[in-house]
Amino acid sequence: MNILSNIKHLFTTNEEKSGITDMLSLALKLITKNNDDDAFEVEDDDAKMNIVLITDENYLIPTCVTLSSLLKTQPADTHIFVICDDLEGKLSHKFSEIDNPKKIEITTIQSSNKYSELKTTHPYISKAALQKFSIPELICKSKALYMDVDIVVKGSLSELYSSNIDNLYAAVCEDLICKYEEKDNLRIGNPLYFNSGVMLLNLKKMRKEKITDKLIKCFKKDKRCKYMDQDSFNRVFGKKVKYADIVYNYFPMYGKYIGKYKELYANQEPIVIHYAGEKPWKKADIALADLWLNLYKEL
Ligand SMILES: [Mn+2]
Repeated sequence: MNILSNIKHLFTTNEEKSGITDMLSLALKLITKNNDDDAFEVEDDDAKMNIVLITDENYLIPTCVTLSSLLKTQPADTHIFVICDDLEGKLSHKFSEIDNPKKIEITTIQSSNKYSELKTTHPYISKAALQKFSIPELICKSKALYMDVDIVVKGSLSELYSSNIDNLYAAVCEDLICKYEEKDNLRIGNPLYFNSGVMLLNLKKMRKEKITDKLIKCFKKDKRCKYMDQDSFNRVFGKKVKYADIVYNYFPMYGKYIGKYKELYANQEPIVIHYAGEKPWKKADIALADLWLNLYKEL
């Protein structure tokens, strides 16, 4: 408020003084509000469940399948954001053709992939995966559930979405293959190692702590980057994550390990099927491929 007292003397009458004071107070309030993330979030429609997908032209069909499964299973007050590098708008046109009985809001966000110059380290995971680093900058919400597009959702995500992650970066699921078969947890030096294909992100905390910059720095420093973005998320988030039940990021290949891994048991009802590894659009005889193929046939 120093500005106010400094310029008040420029005005002679009391009316002028009080008028300009009101005007400036209002202007200052507006400026402060725009710079304050908290005020910005309050106005935000965070009553909705925000879900974020990232795609590119090569993933158009799998994205439509993931989207279709979400439109069937999630409540009407869901808001789905699709981040894509699609300058001609072909993808957004396609998304609007998918059956959407509850009229769930879908917003496409055009974003050219600023990571396309970075190294590719994985034969299956595309560079679009690196756009995950930018979610806090692209989605102006306090919280959002990120999902890969090699996913089919079978049930409500509301319970996962309502997890309290106020003081954490995310809610995630362990990657049991990385843990038991690959021992990636030991490589990273963290007892637990999570899969970055499904992450409930605390975007507010990520923005506040400039996590996007930290993720990019970490990715550039890592010579191996075994699973593209995944190591960077594990290193940067560290232990500041909550572990959700494995049903929210269930790989079809887990079927082989039922009874062998303590986290997996026979009558488990997976909610999110994540085709990590082999893809049902490439190999129709993998476990749970039918689920994907049936949705595809309906498109
Ligand atoms: Mn995936």
